[in-house]
Amino acid sequence: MTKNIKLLSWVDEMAALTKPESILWIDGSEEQLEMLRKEAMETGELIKLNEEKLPGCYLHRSALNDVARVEQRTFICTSTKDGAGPTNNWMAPADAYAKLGALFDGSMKGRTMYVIPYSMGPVGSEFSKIGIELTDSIYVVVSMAIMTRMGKAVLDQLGDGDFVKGLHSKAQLSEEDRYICHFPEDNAIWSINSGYGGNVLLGKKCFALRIASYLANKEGWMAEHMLILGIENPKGEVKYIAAAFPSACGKTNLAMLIPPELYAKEGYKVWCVGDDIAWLRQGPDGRLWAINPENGFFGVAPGTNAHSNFNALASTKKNAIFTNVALDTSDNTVWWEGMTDEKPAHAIDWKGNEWTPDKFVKADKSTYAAHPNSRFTAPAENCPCISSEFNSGAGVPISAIIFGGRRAKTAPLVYQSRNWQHGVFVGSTMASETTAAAAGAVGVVRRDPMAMLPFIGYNANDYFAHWLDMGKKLGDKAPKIFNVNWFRTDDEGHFIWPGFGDNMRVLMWILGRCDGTMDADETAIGFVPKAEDINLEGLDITVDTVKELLNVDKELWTEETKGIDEFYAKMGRVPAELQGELATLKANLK
Ligand code: OXD
Ligand code: MN
Repeated sequence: MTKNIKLLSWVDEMAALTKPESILWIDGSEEQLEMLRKEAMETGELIKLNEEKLPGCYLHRSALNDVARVEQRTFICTSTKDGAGPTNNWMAPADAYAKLGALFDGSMKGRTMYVIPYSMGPVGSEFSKIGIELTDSIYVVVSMAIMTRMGKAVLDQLGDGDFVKGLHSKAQLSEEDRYICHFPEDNAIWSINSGYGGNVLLGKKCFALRIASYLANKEGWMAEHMLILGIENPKGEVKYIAAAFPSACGKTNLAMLIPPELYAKEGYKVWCVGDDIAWLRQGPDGRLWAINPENGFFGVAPGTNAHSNFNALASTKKNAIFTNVALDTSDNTVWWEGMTDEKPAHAIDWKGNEWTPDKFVKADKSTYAAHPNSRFTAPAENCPCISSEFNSGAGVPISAIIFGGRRAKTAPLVYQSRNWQHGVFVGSTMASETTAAAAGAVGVVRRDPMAMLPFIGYNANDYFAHWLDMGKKLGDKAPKIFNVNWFRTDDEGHFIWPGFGDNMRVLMWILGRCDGTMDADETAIGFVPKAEDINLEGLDITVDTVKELLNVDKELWTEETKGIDEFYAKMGRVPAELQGELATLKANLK
């Protein structure tokens, strides 16, 4: 399928190491994928679901000890420790190759090695980059077929060019020997002893964020943990927003939001370009343009329902793969906690055991039918609100960048940074609080700069400097930078803001700031809306409540600066410009 010498000799070398029984090149054809699905059904790796209700859909169950990303086993293997920086685990490349090499030795014995050529981004787009994943897992092959553009067309595009070398083996799925290692200087990823999506679909977090952020720093672009959405006004003009939130803050929900009635009736529409990753670069017109490098959604299933995210649910109705959800035995479909109020009368839970609703105890997640981190892998083209620009090689121009986290009190509903540099400060100090739902203390702040804490593939201080450089390059064409917080609570701990589709009311203020049609008040932390400018039509909320949501409490913010001091001290060498922004914030609070 290819004459690329580098590729052919690398495949030979990796096969000599892992010793598979055979090698199969994935051409992306439906016939080949169907043959693999059949084989996986015979071994139980995939379970075919109801063809009428969920055509082309399958259920997969992972090993019980292998249900999430393993940050403590994820390494950035740069030649110096400083290259990986203060936020990453580090191993010297030679040590990592030796350690993992021993584990990969013979790990594919008796198995087939699949060679998956894939493109992150539309095939042939200037934004796009090509990877090859070698894997011994059919689940990985069929999932990559959803999450990326893959197959023969990618090899044709590659020609004799370079590619990201990804090696994955399930090996024995042994927890003690599970490693996800990145070699940014070699364009390589080695992942062993896991079968969980985030650890093994190497195009996603490993390539499109960790390796790509390293490349982006070198090449002058950005790889970010951001959704991209477009808001179309009644005149048919679309403005695009990119937004970064830590996990469990509703990124997929915001990316696919349904406009509330007041906007829908006027003809506003929301289009989803991406729900997790954005690659951004300066376009010929000087503005910042973005693509979503993925081709599908790898979404958290529990809590997804027709109200919380109608469009995500609709996306899972055909050609999707579900992982670790429950099997509803009455009609061979899937179910998870929060999908419907009514529970199935009988199910097989994510562990493969018989399950009936009487087993369920709300406070005990081990009694749930679906694993709390169960997932759907769904083609983006299924999404009812997928953007017409989704496959555009040129990407979409970004008007606003939004950062956000879960803060019970400190952060207002929305504020705008004074300029790009201040916006980078806001992003670098992003944080989310632990909630009462989780074990441990409530309100503990976890810093998660730009929502990239687990995904920056190099020194985070250099990453901040790169953000500052991008701002200098973009100049007055730079997107405006905002911060949002949908999660302020009242004294009883109830959320004050309704969230979900109503978040569009805040996005409309943001777009108004971008085109100069919205006013604001300047505060110590930046610009906040005039409360009357957040449209409340159809909501059970008063302007006074919005005032409360927008309030900037100087005492809380003074506390916050102490947290930032500590965080910056831990980071070691935060750029002087950001230290300066911290000093300005402190002065503003005096
Ligand atoms: C994540 C994900 O963990 O997108 O951020 O799966
Ligand atoms: Mn993510």
